[in-house]
Amino acid sequence: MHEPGGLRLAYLADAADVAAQGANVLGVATFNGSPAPVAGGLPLAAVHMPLLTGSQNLYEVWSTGRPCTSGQCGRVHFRHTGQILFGSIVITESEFDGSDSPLQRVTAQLYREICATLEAEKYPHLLRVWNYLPHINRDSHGTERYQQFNTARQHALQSFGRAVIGSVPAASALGSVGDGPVVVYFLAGRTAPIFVENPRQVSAYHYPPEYGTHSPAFSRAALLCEPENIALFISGTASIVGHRSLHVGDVTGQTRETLRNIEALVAEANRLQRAAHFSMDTLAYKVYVRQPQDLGAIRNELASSACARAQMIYLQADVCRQELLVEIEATGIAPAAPVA
Ligand code: 3EB
Repeated sequence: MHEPGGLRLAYLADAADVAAQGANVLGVATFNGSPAPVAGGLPLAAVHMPLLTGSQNLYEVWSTGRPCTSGQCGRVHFRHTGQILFGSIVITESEFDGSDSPLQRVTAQLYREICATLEAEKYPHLLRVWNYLPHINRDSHGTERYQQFNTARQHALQSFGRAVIGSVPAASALGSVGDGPVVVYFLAGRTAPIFVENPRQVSAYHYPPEYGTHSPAFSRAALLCEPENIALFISGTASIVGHRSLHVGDVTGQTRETLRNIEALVAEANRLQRAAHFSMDTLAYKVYVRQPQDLGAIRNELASSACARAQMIYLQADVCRQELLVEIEATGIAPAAPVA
């Protein structure tokens, strides 16, 4: 995970360790109300999401070995290397109080500002997006809020002439806890990534209409080839085979199925690269748990799997289908030349 020059990811518990990485940090997401690290000019995404294990604070730190430059475009705070840009943006629904769907208005605004930033800064390729919105499963204005989010995301991308199927970023979309704002952070690049689909799953952008009139615009994974590194961004992954949720009411079964899906994506990424760059035990995992009482069962299942020794953080979040109890995202960073 630590090739000089290329992209790096670290999950840190201590703000001092974030500051110690200094000018090489691209951007940071904090969870659980962790205090902001004392480092000026860093894009910071503060996500309202309780941590279920380990320390009280959590910092997701994206950095590189290259010098970085900070900037702001509208409400997007960003930092970039000339090759990779990290951005974050926060908007509160109360800004659109009284409109027909404040969440749709917020989502449209967020994505318009993101697309405008990518155009202005000349980073055309959205690689990876994290979307955190409160009350994701709640119905309002005639539909589930996740559907409202999907509709607005799709329209905003289209209005900027961007793809909504095929060349769409890897992503996660989770329900944050409480009444906080909508928080989105992302990585974008100057070179096109390779998008990866899961042979076990229908592409999310081809989900049938029973899951919503506008399908979710994300790829199952994305591969970024840098001179030093190959990065694999695996989207939020759940117990979905084909387009159906499996193991309803069985958190152990859902965890096992989710791992099968991640294994399939790892195999697919290695096949596309014609090399075994990635393996289950060298990815870093972020596990989203709907009900804290399921944590033990999920941990047991992961402890007896191929990722038993991998880095793993656990957060409490709502998953975008009501029946899904767990969702897992993962990131792998491997040296560009396969080690002998
Ligand atoms: C799924 O496979 C689970 O809407 O951006 C996972 C990752 C999910 C990203 C998104 C949704 C999104 O459909 C949900």
